[in-house]
Amino acid sequence: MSLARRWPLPLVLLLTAVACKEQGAQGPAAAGGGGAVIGAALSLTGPAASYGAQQRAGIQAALDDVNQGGGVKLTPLIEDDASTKEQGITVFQKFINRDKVSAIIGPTLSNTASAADPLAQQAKVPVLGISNTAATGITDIGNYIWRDSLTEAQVIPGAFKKAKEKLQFNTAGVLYGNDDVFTKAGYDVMQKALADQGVKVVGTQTFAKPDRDYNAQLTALIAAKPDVLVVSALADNAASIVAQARQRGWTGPILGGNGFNSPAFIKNAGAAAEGVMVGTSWNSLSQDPANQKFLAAMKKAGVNPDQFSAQAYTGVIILAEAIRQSGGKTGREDIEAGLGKLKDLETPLGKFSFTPGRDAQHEPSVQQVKDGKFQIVQ
Ligand code: 1QQ
Repeated sequence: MSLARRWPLPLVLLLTAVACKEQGAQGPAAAGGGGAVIGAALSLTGPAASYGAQQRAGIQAALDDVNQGGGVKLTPLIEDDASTKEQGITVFQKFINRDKVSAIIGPTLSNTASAADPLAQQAKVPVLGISNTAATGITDIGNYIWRDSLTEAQVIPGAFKKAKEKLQFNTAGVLYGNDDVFTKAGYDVMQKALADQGVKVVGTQTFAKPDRDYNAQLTALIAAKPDVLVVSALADNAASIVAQARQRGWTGPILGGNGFNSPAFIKNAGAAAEGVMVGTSWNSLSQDPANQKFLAAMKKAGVNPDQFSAQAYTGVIILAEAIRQSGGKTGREDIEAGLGKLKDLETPLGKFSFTPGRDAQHEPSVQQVKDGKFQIVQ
């Protein structure tokens, strides 16, 4: 007997409406053949595009590994956040309301995340940042916001300590971008790390993302005769800053922040990049099986990996593990609960857990440009 004949029609309609609404609120749009639909908001155009390209490659490589493994099945929807807050918001709205994704990976920049993540928090959609490193203003948006990227506060103090041991400096000139959540937050962390290590800041200068000429700032900093130059910038600004510093005769050491961790920085800065030192969340030399598997997957894809593809690949295996922790259930609440249970997962970044504040917890490394490549500093 059909439902309609046994139950009064208005009740059937009501139940159907409730069922549809539940589905809408809970996600997940069914992926072809089942599994979870995951939205990825990546900077494929704009100033952060060099990171986004690596992130897309990392996500695709991880999906191949996860989906071939049997168990969990994930279907990605990759959209361009255009390195802007506005486009990040548009993409998040689409993922949350139209695609009804189970979870969101990204967006690439902390700047974009600070504007887009609140929408997901409000809609109770778990977000896993894979490259947001601003120490504050990301995971503290709320309990649905997680990240696998170590913050500048977790990486820079150790990196600067190691740099000071290797390079012996007592004074610094600092240059930072003042129109970006990450470059500003990175500056705050750098300033504190220098003070904590007894390094005197003899000059501080700022720039904005659209700037291309940094000669005025560099002239002022070099005139103050620091032992080291410290720069908080995204990769494309970083490359021009370092090139212009060398052109102005700066021969001393240069320390960067997370924005430098892209081979695009080395490519664009050319020989000027030699010697630049930066803390990183990925040890490219790690012999751990999870890292070797990642390296093999990237080789197969024909992509030279970097920290950003490693973090993106890790993001996908974290979500797959969260689903496993939830007994294979792929709703938004299931993934949220699964993320809360995840501990000591073997990843290309090392043994990975979340802190109580949903930030990443694993060992960082330090790298230096040598012969046109990042080399891990032992
Ligand atoms: C951030 C970053 C950028 C340098 C990389 C995407 O760390 O915006 O938080």
